[in-house]
Amino acid sequence: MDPGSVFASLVQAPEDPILGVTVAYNKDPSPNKLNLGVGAYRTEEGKPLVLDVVRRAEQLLVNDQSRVKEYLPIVGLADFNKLSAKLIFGADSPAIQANRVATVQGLSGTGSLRVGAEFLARHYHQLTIYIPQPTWGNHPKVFTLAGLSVKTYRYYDPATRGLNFQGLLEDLGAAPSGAIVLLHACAHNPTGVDPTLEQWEQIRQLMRSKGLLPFFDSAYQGFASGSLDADAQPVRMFVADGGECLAAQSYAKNMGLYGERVGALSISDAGITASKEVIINIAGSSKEVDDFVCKTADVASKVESQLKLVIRPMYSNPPIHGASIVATILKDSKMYDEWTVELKAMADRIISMRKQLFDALSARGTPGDWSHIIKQIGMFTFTGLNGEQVAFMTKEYHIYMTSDGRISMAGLSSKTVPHLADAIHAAVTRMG
Ligand code: KET
Repeated sequence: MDPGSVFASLVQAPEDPILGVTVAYNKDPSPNKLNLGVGAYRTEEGKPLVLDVVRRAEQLLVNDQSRVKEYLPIVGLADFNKLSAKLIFGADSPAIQANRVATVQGLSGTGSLRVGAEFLARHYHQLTIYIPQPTWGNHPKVFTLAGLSVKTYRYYDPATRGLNFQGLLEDLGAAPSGAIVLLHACAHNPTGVDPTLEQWEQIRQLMRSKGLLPFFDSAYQGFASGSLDADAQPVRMFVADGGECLAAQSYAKNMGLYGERVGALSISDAGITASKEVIINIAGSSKEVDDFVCKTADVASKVESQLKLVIRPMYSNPPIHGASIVATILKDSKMYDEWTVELKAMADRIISMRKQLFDALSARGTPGDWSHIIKQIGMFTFTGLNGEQVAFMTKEYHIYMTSDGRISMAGLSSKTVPHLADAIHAAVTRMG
């Protein structure tokens, strides 16, 4: 008797909506095929890019005979963690200076989000997380599987192709007190629409007044404006007010370390923002202030100890290579500067692709307003093309993108812009 497979009754699962686009692209034999699905940077020649500064850091690591392949601690590489917290919160962050930040190395952005979510599900009193509508497709899955309950807040208005700021304020205003709110630090994926700094300030005030807990996903620091500091501004506004804040960082895009899986999770505990002198006036003695600072540092240490209990049974401890590359670059001011130059060049190339695509559509007289292509920020353009038009472009032009009409501008080059513009023109005029 053939017992058959115990898994015979499984249904075939669908491909991932984003990574599955690459699977389909790889199967296409056409020489003109173009992958604008996954957010991965390509050069003008359409090739993946390893930054020069990364190559140099790797060379230094390889040449260093004292380096070994021992396990890292559960929380990862200490230098890397410290430097990552500084990169996102700012070198002069009072939270870091007061030891109010617990940072752990994570498996890139995704793993860091997951560890943060697992931690919240175990230790935070409010298990509802609000995510923007729309958002990165993996967010709802990561948070649901961690044990959080996912709700959405309005974010994007298809009519204006801009921010639905009123809807956002209404939805966060109606959220239960203490709820977690997922915020894209910059270069919102998939819309390319970010709040202005004034709008961020209003969001911050509303969230703090309701005790909503900010959880930042920072996957594109430096990719929005070309400046690491400018892109971290929204996060720093929340950290500066002394309230709690979580941040998941990824070095996949901004250092091009996609496959190395290097990222970090930082949890900043509540603390004091006023200067010590001001607080001494209120508290009465310097000793009381020191006690308070000590207590908050104590919280960070407890947070870290609990993060270790999350990480150990999941993957024990993180990989050493990628984090060593990042630490090598971040701790050397010359290499850091070189990184910022290369990062800016990537951001600038993407911005120039926006201009070229916009000009190509204008030249073709493609019906519709395409100004959002140059207005949107970051790696992606949320074109407004519908599922049918996307399917048409894939079938007839071998252009691959996610079915929501998102294209990765980083996958485009001067050579491929005309092909994409022809495809969009045909899709809009024939299937509009
Ligand atoms: N957050 C956001 C907003 C994001 O777009 C990505 C990746 C990640 C986190 C995670 O990246 P990691 O490689 O874990 O550091 N986005 C691109 C790739 C993907 O879907 O995995 C994308 O949207 O194409």
